[in-house]
Amino acid sequence: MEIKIKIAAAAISLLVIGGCSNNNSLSVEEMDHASMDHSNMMSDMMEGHMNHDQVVSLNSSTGENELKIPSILERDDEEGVVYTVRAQKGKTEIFDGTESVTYGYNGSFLGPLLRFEKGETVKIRTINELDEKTTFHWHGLEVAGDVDGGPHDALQPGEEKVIEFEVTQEASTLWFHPHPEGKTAEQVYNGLAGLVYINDDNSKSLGLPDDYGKNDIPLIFQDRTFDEEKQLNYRAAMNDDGTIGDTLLINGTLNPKLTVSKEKVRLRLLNGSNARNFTFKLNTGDSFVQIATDGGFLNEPVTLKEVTLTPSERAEIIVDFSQLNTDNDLALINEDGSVLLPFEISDQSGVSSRTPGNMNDFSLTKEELELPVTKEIELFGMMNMVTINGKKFNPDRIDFTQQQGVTEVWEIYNKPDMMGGMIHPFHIHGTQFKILSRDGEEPPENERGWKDSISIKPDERVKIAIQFKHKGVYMFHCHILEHEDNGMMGQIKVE
Ligand SMILES: [Cu+2]
Repeated sequence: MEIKIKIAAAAISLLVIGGCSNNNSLSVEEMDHASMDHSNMMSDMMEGHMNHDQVVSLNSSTGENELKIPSILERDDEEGVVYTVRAQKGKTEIFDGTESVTYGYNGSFLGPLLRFEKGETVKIRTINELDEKTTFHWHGLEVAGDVDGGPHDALQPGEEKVIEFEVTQEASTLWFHPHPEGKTAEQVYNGLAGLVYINDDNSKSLGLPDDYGKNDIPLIFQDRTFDEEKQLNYRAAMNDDGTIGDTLLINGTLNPKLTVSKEKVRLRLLNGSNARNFTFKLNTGDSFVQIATDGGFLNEPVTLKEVTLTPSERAEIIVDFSQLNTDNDLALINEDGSVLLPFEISDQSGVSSRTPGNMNDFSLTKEELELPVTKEIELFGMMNMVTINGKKFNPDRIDFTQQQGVTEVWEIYNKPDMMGGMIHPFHIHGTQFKILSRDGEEPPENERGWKDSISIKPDERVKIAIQFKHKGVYMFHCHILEHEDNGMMGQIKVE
């Protein structure tokens, strides 16, 4: 593609010059060839781009398999080290009777749940048992740059590293995944992803459903393409504009269903896809409430009929099953109507809980709203021509600096291209930030909470107030993983 682009660029400039010069120009034959390549390239690009806008739809879940719930990672007995996390390669029976080659943490596919308490010091031994380099990135955790697991922290095959950090942020649903330069998309696609829950006094006092796997359900949504041998063939499925698939896995479960008691159930939604956006709805059109964003509780529950999550975003929602019967046909569906997760309502009554009215004290201060913009970020491009501020990632270049503990306002603009452009989910490492405005307007109610990833539409301009509590070098990037791998990433040094 790169070579084609160069030829195409030459052809375009020649066409613009309009044959003024006979020197240093291509022959008519060469030019025909170049413009043909150009039109092929354009149609390739259009196709890739169109594919992204009109993505292949997901097959509806038949509901034949009960949803798998990730195990909770036990603490080690070993003195000093709290947890051990191993990146591994293995085989998983996703389809009955067939083993697929997959990656996982402490297992063959996906990872266990890590549960931290606010205020505790966590020590994790990370071990790379893959036959390629990887990193352990803690998405949404406010930690120092040297334990964040960005591309500079690659562990070679067989290597291990013990990291330590104090959990200083509030209750939230975070996750972890690899971040090696140029290989993130493939490793996540193969199965490297796990959840992190943070609990604090507030989360324990709110009386929200918190019986893990019963009425507090993690849901990692990922779309995949399986080949005829039921293998995840990333190279074959890969799309430079974001790899999507027709097969939905939730927590690695094919055709999942969730059996619930008659009670309020908390669903912790994570869009763990490489590129697909999800708009979650109930098939009945009924509403639900959102209680948390990426990095903590909303102040009050927000009643919604749908919630959209772009890759890496999370939302916690509560669905009320207490008044439903076993014959009710309820399911979580996607915007296009495909069934993501059918619910089976058991005749058991569960815990009766009330969603609290007041859950947090998040606010946008007057100072924050009046701060001038001090960093401008322009997202641009598609396929492998994606850039931030006109540049591709360079591990040796620091793009911005910011002082530890100082709030700045960043303005992020998604510059459209000649075909309109596309949504880029923008993520910043090592911090939780506040959305100040979207195109000058107040953010929607369900975005008035801590965020580490935001969806930005073409031609949209988003202002955020952002502070880093720790020092180090952090990545900011598009969370369409192929865009990230293609260089839509920059670095900020916090001093
Ligand atoms: Cu992008």
